[in-house]
Amino acid sequence: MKNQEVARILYEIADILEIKGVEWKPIAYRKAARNIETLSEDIIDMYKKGRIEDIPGVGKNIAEKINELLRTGKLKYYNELKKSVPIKLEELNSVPSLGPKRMKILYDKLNIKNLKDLKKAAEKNKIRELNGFSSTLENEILEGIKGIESTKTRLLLGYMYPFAKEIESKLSEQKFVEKAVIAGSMRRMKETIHDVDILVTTTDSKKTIDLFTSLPKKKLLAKGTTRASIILHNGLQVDIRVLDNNHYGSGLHYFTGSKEHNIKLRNLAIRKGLKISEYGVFKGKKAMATKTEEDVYKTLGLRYIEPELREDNGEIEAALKNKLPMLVGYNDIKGDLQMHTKYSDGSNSIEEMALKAKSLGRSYIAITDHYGRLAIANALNKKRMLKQFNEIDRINKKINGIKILKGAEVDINSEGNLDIDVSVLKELDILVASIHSSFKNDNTKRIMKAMENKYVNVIGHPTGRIINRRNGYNLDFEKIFEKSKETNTFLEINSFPDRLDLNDINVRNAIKNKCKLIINTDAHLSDHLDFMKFGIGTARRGWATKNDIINTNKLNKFLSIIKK
Ligand code: DGT
Ligand code: CA
Ligand code: ZN
Repeated sequence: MKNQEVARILYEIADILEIKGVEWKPIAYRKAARNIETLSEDIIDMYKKGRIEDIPGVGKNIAEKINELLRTGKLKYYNELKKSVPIKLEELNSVPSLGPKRMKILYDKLNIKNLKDLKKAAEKNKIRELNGFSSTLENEILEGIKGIESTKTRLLLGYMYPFAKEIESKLSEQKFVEKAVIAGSMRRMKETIHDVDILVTTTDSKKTIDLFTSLPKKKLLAKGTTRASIILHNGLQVDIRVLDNNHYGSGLHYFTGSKEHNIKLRNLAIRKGLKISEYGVFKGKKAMATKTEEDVYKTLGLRYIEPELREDNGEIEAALKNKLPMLVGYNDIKGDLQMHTKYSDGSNSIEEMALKAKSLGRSYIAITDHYGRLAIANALNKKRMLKQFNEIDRINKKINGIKILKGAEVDINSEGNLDIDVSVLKELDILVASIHSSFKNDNTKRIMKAMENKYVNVIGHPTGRIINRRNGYNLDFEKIFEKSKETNTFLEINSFPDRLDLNDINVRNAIKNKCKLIINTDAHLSDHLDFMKFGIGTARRGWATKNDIINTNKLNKFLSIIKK
């Protein structure tokens, strides 16, 4: 059983408990589920070492359940819960705007248990008549079902990344390996991947392939003299291609893709009387460029193109005109302005978050626990928030080298108003406002109204999408970009692997409209602070420069930008 499967069962338990009206327990189960979903270790290994209770957010009770599940492949508690609520949660969960509460109404009133029942009822217009539903919501449900039927799921970059990195470094350590580098969609930082491609240059292909195919795995898919494929226990397929060191540059370029970028480049080469392959750029039989990727591009008369840009979205044309952007770098981010602690639905203390952020090179962070009515996330009230702010003051005195700002994440309600009063707002250094429910409303209007609130600095995960689970709502970005500039409210690139929201395309449009952005992790655990690189990757895929991202600035400059 893989991390994601265990997490899915815990999420489902949380949903069932919520449907049954149980309080608090759903929060605990969701917290544990999220921490397992984002774990960089294989949960089976942790189980074998008796370390399940080391997972943050997993107490004795939940640990016992996980151990039972991994020992027997079954969980009695879960099976009994499922019997008590015969709704196919895993199916209905993927429909936008359907949470546990609505599922219960649909079940009680129309006996809807699964996607098929739901579709039938929606097509017969039975749902719009229910209390709390409407024709808009019914249409949204139908659209959602169509969306689910048409998308095939791909793996999330951020969840797979540590597993691929581990293999990359294992290979790199070998004496007979010169270079081992992740290529393909993962190198391009695409939000989802189908598999991982690793290019290895070596003096001994046989030893390389033998070592690779002897790694712990579920299945050996292929083993040849220059390539091999395995499937890891977590379901991730990893391919390696072996070349000799002379072909490192052309090989890496070829296997990084994208295919579309490579094809366009190949056509450009042909027009120049050249041929291009993984073995180099050729004039007749003569190999011209093989050693580095820079050589490959140079031979074709181009500036080096960063992997994140290689999607045939105008990067080759820009390179020809020497108009490529200087992308924001992976070490350019100085602050992280959305994260949660134990005070709401996070798993670490303020101090633990600060120390980890400091170790990652951040010089300021904002603690933005949920505030207001969002009961599902154990949101704070004024009294608890003031207590938290005292603790922040104390830790700021204790720790050097990083400044902790006082923040909050507050829900934008269906009318675009915030669930927080002015006496609290005045205490804050920074406020993130996000939409968490009522997705059917006019979300452009809601967001614009929130932006007009002078206390709001950041709009969190602006489109609300969750990759593989729900599409984002449509927004009129032209209007939102204008409002963002007018009110100094910044749209977030949320780095959490299942959000990456804004996505690369939204970022590109924002930049074209001269709209500056902020990149945050939305960490709910100190390890999640590492997700920043996926937000940066998304920004780079959207052609963002350092100047486009406000949290590349030092603290004072940053504060003056958001307070303008
Ligand atoms: P994925 O795996 O679907 O997330 O996306 P990629 O881009 O990693 O694609 P993959 O794994 O099929 O192939 C890895 C790279 O190999 C790809 O990015 C470019 C190169 N490649 C694969 N097939 C072709 C091809 O037919 N023509 C060219 N020019 N390059 C190819
Ligand atoms: Ca791939
Ligand atoms: Zn949150």
